[in-house]
Parts: sequence; C-alpha cells; structure tokens
Amino acid sequence: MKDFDTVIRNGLIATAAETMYADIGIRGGRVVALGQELARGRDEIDARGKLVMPGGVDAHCHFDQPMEDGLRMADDFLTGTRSAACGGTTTVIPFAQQIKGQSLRAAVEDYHRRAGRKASVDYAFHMIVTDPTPEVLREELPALIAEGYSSFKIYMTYDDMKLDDRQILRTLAVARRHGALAMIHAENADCIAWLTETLEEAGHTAPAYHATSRPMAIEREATHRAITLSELVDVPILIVHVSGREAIDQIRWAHGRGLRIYAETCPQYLFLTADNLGGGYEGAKCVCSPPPRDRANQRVVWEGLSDGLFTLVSSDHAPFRFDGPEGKKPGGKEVGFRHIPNGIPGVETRLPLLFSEGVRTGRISLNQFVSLTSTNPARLYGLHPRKGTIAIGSDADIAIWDPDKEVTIENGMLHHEVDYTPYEGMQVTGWPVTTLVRGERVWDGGQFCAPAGHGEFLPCGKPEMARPRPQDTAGGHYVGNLPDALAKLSKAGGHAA
Ligand code: DUC
Ligand code: ZN
Ligand code: ZN
Repeated sequence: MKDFDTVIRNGLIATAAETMYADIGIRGGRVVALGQELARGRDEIDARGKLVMPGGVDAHCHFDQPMEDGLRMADDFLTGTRSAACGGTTTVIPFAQQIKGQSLRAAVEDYHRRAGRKASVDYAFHMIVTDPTPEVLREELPALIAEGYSSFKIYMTYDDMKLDDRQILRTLAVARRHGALAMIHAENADCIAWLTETLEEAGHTAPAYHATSRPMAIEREATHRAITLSELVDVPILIVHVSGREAIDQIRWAHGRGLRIYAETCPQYLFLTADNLGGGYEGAKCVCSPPPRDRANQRVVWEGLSDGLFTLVSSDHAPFRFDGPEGKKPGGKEVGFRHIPNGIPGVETRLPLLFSEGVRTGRISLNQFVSLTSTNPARLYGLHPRKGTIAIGSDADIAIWDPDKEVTIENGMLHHEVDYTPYEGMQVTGWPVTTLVRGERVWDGGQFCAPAGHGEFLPCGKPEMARPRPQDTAGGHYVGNLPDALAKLSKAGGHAA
C-alpha cells in the first residue's frame, strides 16, 4: 500500500508565514507530511517551477440569494463554486439572508436547500440580519452562532435590509456576548436616498449617476458611525468592501485609538474606477456598492494592503447577467440607476488579479497575498487551521500556480454564468493551474473536474479575532462591558439590551 493518496513534489510552498521547497503528502483529504523525498503516492503531481499555496478562501460572495420579484442571481452553488475552483479558491462563504418578517433559522434552512449537493468547493454561511426582533436576538441568533454560523452581515443601507443605529447596537451586543463577528456594510441610507431623488429630479438616471449618488463622504460617515457603535458595545467588527481614502482614514483613526476594526477590500476598488460606470448603459455592468472611485483612491487602497490596514481581500461576487430580464436590464429594459441590481462578478478573477498587480509588482509579498486571500479570512471566520494554510492536519486545499502564465482575461474563459466580466481585456501574469479540495482535483489542465457535489458545508468555530478584550486591558476610553452590565440588570428585573 502506498503511504500517500497524492504527493505534490518540487514546488515552492508559500504560506502566510513562510516560503519553502518541500513535498506535500496527502492522505484522506488532509496534509499528513511535509518534507523532502517523500515516498511515492498513488497520484503524483510534479510542481517544479510552480508555486504551491493554500487554496483561496473567498469570504464574501453572493450565490443564489433570494431577490426581489423578477430579479435572479446568475450563479447558484453549482456555477458559483465551479467558477471559484477554476480561479484557485477552495472555500467560499456566501450569505443566508433573512427576509424581513422571516425567522433567521428559516433563512438558514432555505439557504441549505439552495446549496443542496451542488457545491464543488467547501462552503460556510454568513447570515444577514435584517429583522432583529427580540426573539431573533434572544433565541435564534445565539443558537445559530453556537451551531456554526458565527458571522453575520448588517446593512446600514438598502431599504429592505438596513438596520437603524439602535438595532445595530442591539445586534452587536449579541455578537459580543456570543462570540460572533459582525460585518458592516457602511453607507448612509438617507444621504443616498436624498441624492438619488435629487439626481432623478434633474433627469440624471444613467448608470454613471449610481456613483454620484453614493459619494465617498457617505461611506466615510457610515464607516465612522459603525466604528463608534462598535466602540460603544466594545466588540470588534469588520467593515466590508472599503472603497477608498476617506473610509480608510476613519479605520486608521480607530486603530490609533486601539479599537479592533477589521477591514476588507475587493478587486473592484483596485482595478475599476467610476469611469467604468460611464459609456451609456454598458456602465450598468460595473454598478456595485460602494461604487469604484478614482485612480488616487485605488493607490490609497493598495497602500492599505501593503501596510497591513486591510485584513482580507474578497470578491463580493454578486452575479447578474447584463443582457437578461432578471439581471442588469430588469424586465428586458434599460432602467434608471436606482433600479439596476447592484453587484459584479469576480470570484474567479480575484486571485489572479491580486497576484499579478500585487505580488508581481512588489506591492505586497507572496506571504501577504496568502494572508489576505486565504489565511486571514479562515482565521476571521473560525475555519483556521482546517482551512487557510498548508500544515500537517489541515485539509489538503491547495492551489498550484504557474507564476509566469500570461493571460488576457476574457469572459469566454471564465466559468461563471454571467455574460460579462468587468475585467475584460486586462492582462495578468500568473494563474492557478491545478486546484485541490480535500485532496481531490477540481481544476486541472484547463478543465473543471470536480466530482459532483464534492463541496461540504463547514460549521464555523467562534473566531478568536472576534473575541472582545478582557475588561482590564481595554483602554480608558472604552465604555467597557456595557452589554454584560445590562445583562446583569435584566436578570435583576431591569431593561434588557
Ligand atoms: N453591494 C452589496 O452590498 N452587496 C452585493 C453587491 C453590491 O454591490
Ligand atoms: Zn455590502
Ligand atoms: Zn456583498
């Protein structure tokens, strides 16, 4: 009997912590040996001249999320995870969205039905809390956190999803008490509503005005407010899809005060600008929120990646067809920017874009690349060390890269169901040539080759990174364990948080 199911030889392994030449022995879907001249495996992969990295963890993507009437996401768990695998990503974390009036558990159960046995890479769920009723906050959310849904997103905008500040505080208090990580979409809803009305009154409804209706200032204000709410409750939060300088300034300010504010950015804020929303209705292809900014903001986002301000880079893959009545042309019509579904595809291009423009140009190191795209998201969401690293005992989720492969991105080569990519024609160097999920090849030699339904659901642990600091090490400016104090009060018959 062979010692190993698979051995990957002669590659240069890069993890978040180190870079080394070693062979990897895989058995039963896990890494069981790292060393030189390992015994032969049933399957042998020669990675000479290649980079061997942990598969990507895309911790912010939207697949088959329930939409308002007439709209539908182009990717479900089958096609979304296929696209992920072909771009070197081995774990995805999409969102189980609570519809207002629905129980959170019903939303999670519905999302499991949608996932079915369709996925080819492993997946966990974040929740989206849109209706934090007393029942949801007291019973459902704590129970679901304990069962492995240990992160949730809160929106400060979108009429059907937004929470007001008091609701956010109450929900953050639950995150603190039960060890969950809250992700915040930070844009000011009332400012967007007023700017949208004003633009419409002036007849400005083309896609380009989507960016005008959501300027940097409204993201800056909401980012600062989210930081303040997190400070009041004394719980770490993650600001998702940070788009530029003014939001980054707020996060740097918070870090200067010792607050644990994590930050995520996405390729659209590094590679696109608001100009991509121009050019007539074609601009609808790049309508997403927050919108891409300008070149000066791109540079500031790159600096934030280089100097460690950002914890992770996710795709925010939100797939809508351009030429389709369920996508960017609702009912088959070109509509005003208010009615264009927000979101762009990117689960397959996230890693190659960042590798090419980040690592190959020297803006970030190879180890930072692994941290930002795999190890940190796994740690942030309670999946590490099973995911996000190459170590003895970890799942054999591995992407083997040809670092010199030159690729011109075209939608025809991608594996999503969207009929365009915002990155059409961009030239990149470096692409994953083989992807393994728990030791099985899912992408190899230019072919998607995952066994049907190979992807497994991953219950998430309570993330260490979300753990509130003990009271005695918190700075003098903290309110302190206010939720705990309130819990004591409520036990004594007082008012509950
Ligand atoms: N913005 C979001 O908040 N979610 C999905 C896509 C988008 O553009
Ligand atoms: Zn968002
Ligand atoms: Zn999103």
